[in-house]
Amino acid sequence: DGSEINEIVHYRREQYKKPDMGFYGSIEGKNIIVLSLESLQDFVINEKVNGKEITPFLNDLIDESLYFENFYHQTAQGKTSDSEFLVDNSLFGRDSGAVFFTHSGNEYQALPEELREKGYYTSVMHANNKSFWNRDLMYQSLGYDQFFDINSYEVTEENSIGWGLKDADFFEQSIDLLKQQPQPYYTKFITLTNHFPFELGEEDRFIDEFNSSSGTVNRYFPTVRYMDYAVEQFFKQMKEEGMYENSVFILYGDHYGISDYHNKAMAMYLGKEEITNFDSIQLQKVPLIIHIPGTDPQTIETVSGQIDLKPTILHLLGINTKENIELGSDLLSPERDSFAVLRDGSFISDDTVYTKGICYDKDSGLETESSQCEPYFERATLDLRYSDQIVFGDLLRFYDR
Ligand code: GP9
Ligand code: MN
Repeated sequence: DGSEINEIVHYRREQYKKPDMGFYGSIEGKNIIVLSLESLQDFVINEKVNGKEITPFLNDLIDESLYFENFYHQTAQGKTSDSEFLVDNSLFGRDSGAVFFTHSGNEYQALPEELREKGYYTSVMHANNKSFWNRDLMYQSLGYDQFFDINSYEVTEENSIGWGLKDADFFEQSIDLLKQQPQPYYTKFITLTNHFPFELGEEDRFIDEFNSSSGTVNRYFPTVRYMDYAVEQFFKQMKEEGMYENSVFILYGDHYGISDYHNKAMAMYLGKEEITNFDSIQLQKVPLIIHIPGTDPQTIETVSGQIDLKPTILHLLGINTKENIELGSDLLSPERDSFAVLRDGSFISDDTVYTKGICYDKDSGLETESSQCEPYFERATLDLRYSDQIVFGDLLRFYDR
């Protein structure tokens, strides 16, 4: 039955954070462009390999944007699809398996659906087969008007590498699709080139590989650099086409690219003795950049995650979220708790990190008394539990906004 939902509604009302009225409604009517950047981790931002910047374009973009430097991915086995689920629903994916496969038939109150109700055209551009991650079905449940999949692109041997169409070609071909859409639109682009095993043609290698015993880590840097280049080209083309000014760009890394399996090489890159469990959690940071042309840049410290994007975007558009069931909270709210829960139950606050049963002091990275983490346990447990209850019980069918 639907009685569980009442408890969740109550919890959510207590957690609700009022928007910052300076931002509220500030991007109303603008086109929203979301760039889901494959396997992009935050540790590459403003860093170099052999003296060359890994993400020169993103580094510059950050200087003209809202940049969230303590933003974490919250995905599990569902990888990209989990990040999509988190962003569009402000709910967690499953702790194992992929919610995109198991619960595409649920009732959702997702961001695209809500924006569609407000007159937005909603779409996804991604040059892969439409059934990958069951996207074709899930996108219908989430309220997307259109999915431009591999069939919307011209993919040849020359313009492909690794998983498929190269990012620069993908963006270039997408511009025409974007132009054909009714405005305003909410469109998500999902990149592909910076995907494990990080293959790249010689002509697209703008920086050296790293030099360690892990080929995966070594190759990661040039493919990130290539993705940065592709995004730069996209911004150039948007400007040339006169489509930049009236758009807002939200860029984030979907999940880690380098797993714990490569800790030795990562320790070498980071100049550390070893990667501890504390460090592993810090490596789950992914960049979040909100670029609103003409808005003052700001680096924002709040600890946060992908689950917080939906209320943030809605508030920027001037859409009230008070009656929504969302487990994240507006990143720009002055009332916000600086906090993120990861899918495995690890959590991060301003001064602590909790993972694998141990509480760490954030400044030192050293183990501390569990009482330091105690105040956050309940919140972490409830966020995950309620999210699971909603997904597994398909509870949103019992809730009318
Ligand atoms: C596939 C792309 C990559 O379409 O989204 O998937 P991933 O393996 O990162 O989940
Ligand atoms: Mn991915």
